[in-house]
Amino acid sequence: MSRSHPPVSIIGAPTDVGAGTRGTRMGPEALRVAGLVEALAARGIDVVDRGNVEGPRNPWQPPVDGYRHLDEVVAWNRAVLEASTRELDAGRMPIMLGGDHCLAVGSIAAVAAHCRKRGKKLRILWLDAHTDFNTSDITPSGNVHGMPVACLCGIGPDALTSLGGHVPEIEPAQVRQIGIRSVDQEEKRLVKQHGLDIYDMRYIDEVGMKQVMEEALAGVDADTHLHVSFDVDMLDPSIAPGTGTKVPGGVNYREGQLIMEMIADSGRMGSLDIVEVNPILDAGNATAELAVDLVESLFGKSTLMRD
Ligand code: B3U
Ligand code: MN
Ligand code: MN
Repeated sequence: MSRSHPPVSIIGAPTDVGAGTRGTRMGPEALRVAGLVEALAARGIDVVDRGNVEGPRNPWQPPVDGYRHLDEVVAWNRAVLEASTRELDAGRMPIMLGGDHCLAVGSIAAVAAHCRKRGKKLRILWLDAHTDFNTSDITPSGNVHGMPVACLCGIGPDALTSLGGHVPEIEPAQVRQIGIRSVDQEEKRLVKQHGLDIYDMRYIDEVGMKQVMEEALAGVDADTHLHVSFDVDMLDPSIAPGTGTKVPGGVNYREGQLIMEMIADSGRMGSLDIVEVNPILDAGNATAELAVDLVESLFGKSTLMRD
């Protein structure tokens, strides 16, 4: 099956202001060096690298009122929101290279506005070890990369919940979280209360990734914009060591490929984040290289004779 893809624009957001470990500021370069742009171009995709957005340096300060670096996080997200909106308005698919996962507030706020304008349904696949649904009251760290899903659902500081001018940007029912295996105690209560659809590692073990993806993609149709927010810590640390909050027992190589292949088969992906690549913690550039390999599958590369 050969597919045509919309033109793609790469947007780098080199920061770690939302994280508890520094280094994801080098994520965009690691992904470029791993050959992301060339890999997409080799698949016949019209791909342009827009370079990096800019923002404040990481002041590396302790949290204040439950948030670490909130002003800086807001500034970076505003830059991502603007850059992503520009590409969506031009009919291009933004691929945001983090940076840490706090940046999904900006990228998804842009996508949510785009969907409202075009009358499209938005479905978000949140690929992650973590649910990222903390708030300032319950966060164990103050790191905003543990909070973006809550912020997008309208729970969080005004500066982030209203970044795109629509509160909330999304409903929990639009989100499917895959690969989850680390949820803080109070965060657990909150995700249950808000009814998030969580495919944790136990469920993946029990029913298999094929069924998980069929369920996560159920209802996706021609009117759906699929946003994929790919935190590389979804993957098992044995194959993706280059990330700041490693949790054992993650998605293995074949499961990761199947996730991407089934998303590709849906034909509905309209935007993508690749976040939390931290080259300082990596073995060579293995994690960025694996991410590029998986992105090739996301864009239709098949290991079998299905092309
Ligand atoms: N839940 C923890 C850890 C964490 C969340 N997201 C990442 N780490 N990357 C927290 O700090 O909120
Ligand atoms: Mn995350
Ligand atoms: Mn994570």
